[in-house]
Amino acid sequence: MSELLIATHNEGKLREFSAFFAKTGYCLRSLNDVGIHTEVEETGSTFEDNAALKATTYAQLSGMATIADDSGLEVDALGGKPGVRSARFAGRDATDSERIALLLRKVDNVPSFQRTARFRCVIALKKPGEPVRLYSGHCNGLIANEARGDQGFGYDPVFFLPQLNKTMAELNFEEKNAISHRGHAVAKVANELSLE
Ligand code: ITT
Repeated sequence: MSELLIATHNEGKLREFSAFFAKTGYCLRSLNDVGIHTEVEETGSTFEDNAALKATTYAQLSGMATIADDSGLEVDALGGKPGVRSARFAGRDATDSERIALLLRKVDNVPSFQRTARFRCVIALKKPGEPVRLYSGHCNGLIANEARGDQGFGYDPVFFLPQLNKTMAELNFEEKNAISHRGHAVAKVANELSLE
């Protein structure tokens, strides 16, 4: 069975990826499984550049077919921020709660109808000897006034989905994967891999 390295240090992402790739017939490995503890500095200015950088670096280190994503939240009232800096928005060692608190402060006086936002995800697939392939997905929503729900990870508790009247953190695992930015992108990769 071919192996596929899921190259992320984010446990939430790892869980979501694994659910999709389980069906492709690949034997999934995490960075921990293969003993890689290197952090790749995300020096790119786009999700595409950073995803490709991570997939290429970890594929080189492991010698395995590798996927990595770069993802984040774009808030229109903040000119698209935090964007590629979503993980580092409140400083390198901040917690999810601290990032959420900072975000809520920054949009404090923005009215509900102007709190439009989207999650974006770009996944890079790098197979040995082949060029990097990119797949993207997004999910539209609004920044809520307060955090709600305890599922998912990251900014999910303040990402409100008007059509469901719930935040992303109030969706169960399957519900989130069915509509999320990562779900949309990963379905494209998983589909392509299962045809190869
Ligand atoms: P890796 O680089 O090791 O994959 P990371 O957490 O540093 O992990 P990113 O650089 O792609 O990953 O940062 C993405 C950040 O965007 C992530 O830490 C969350 O804060 C946020 N984010 C991404 N996808 C999300 C999701 O599905 N739900 C909530 N927040 C999300």
